[in-house]
Amino acid sequence: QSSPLRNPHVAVFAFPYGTHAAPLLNLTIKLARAAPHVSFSFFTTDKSKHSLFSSSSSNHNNIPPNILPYVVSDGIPDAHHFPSPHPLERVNLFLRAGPRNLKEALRQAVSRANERVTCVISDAFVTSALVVAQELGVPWVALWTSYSFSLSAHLNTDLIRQKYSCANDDDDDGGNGSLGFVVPGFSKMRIQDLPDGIIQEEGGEETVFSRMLDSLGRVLPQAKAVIVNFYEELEPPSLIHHLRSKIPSLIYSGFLNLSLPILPSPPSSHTHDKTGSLSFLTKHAPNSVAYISLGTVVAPPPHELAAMAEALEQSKVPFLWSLREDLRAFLPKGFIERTSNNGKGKIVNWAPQTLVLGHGCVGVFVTHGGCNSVSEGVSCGVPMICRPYFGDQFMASRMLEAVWEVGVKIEVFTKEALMKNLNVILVQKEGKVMREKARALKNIVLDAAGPKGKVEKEYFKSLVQLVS
Ligand code: U2F
Repeated sequence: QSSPLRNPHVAVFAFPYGTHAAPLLNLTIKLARAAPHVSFSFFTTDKSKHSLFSSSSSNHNNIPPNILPYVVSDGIPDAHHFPSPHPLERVNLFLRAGPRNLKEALRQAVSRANERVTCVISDAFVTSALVVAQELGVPWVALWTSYSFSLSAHLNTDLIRQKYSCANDDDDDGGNGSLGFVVPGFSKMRIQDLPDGIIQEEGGEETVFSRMLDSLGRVLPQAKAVIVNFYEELEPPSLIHHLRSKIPSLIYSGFLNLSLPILPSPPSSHTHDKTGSLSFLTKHAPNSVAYISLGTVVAPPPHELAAMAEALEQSKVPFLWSLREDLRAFLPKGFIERTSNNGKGKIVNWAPQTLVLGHGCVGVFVTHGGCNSVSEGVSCGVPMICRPYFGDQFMASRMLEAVWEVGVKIEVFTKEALMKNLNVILVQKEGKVMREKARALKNIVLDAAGPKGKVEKEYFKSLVQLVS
């Protein structure tokens, strides 16, 4: 750190799991374009760097020259002596490697760029970045990639635990009732909607990841700013007000995974459509197809996969399903061939999801409630069926069902539950109302993303100032 201060230099630390790193890179790209005199060093693991920066990535031609990628260790001690860890164990090992790991990677970047670091931005889950920023004496800015509801749940963990432990068993508010009496803005949220770990299960295992989540209420208020990957215009005012009382500077970035509006791809040029997803959709009626994707992490149990397939086949609803190869063995025998031969179904490894959702033929999105998928569904005005599995996905399903009323939640995929809800959304009057509300919500998002929205008018400018 002895080199003289020249231009501002921002160190950006990603959380390289799930779909966390992509929105952070998109934010970095936007900032780097708006502040070309600032250099950005983007740190992520080797694997994540490859998927974000390689020539096959969608960002490849999009990255300005003032962003340089660097590799940070994934914390796995010795690949030769260590069997390939379980996904959650990977997260624990990465987090356990802590500030020392980040500082080691930073040393290389500083010597290469010959610029001392003037600001640290990181995913909010990489709390070690605060230690690095404090040691450097520079501001730390944290990106919360998920919903403000889940941010508020983590900021209020101690309070929720305290109230919950005091709640009487036959007191409604301690069981199925609203959490509005505990956290402002939570009138539609209930105990069962909270991310895992907020209410501690007896005998539940403590991990590095769970300790990091527990620390957020103490750590995030120390950030110079917390950026939320969301639009303020979509929030209940009491929630915003409460968040502002906890976080000194709360900045909404809008949906970082998207350029809005999503332009429909012209039917003749399906350059993004290597799998034929869009050409499949064009063969069907408007608002008739079910698009199914459970994101990049969730692997539903075999009985749920079989039930989903049975529901699709029996209901005769046309479907496009993004499903990993290794999970297809659990589908009923002959299902893929039958539904492909009769033109009702198509299964792909990876769909151009935003274009699919923006295609007028998709009538319902069956999702796990990952925050990027939900923001994409909302931005395209598509009603959703949500089957949450972990983390922020429970709050997502509640937002869709009870706050915005543009979707329904399924507890577990059974043939009956999926058939019933496909029918509700695609056929029943209730579904028409949801579609109208989904379109109204899309319009709110489009306005919020436009020149009159708060992101453009206010937040982005203050962020550029902060990093400059
Ligand atoms: C974890 O979420 P996931 O990565 O499982 O799911 P999403 O946040 O919904 O992101 C999936 C992204 O992958 C894209 C899709 C989304 O941008 O458009 N995609 C695609 O382009 N084509 C496909 O065929 C399938 C997906 C976690 F599980 C969630 O709970 C968190 O909310 C999330 C972010 O923190 O990370």
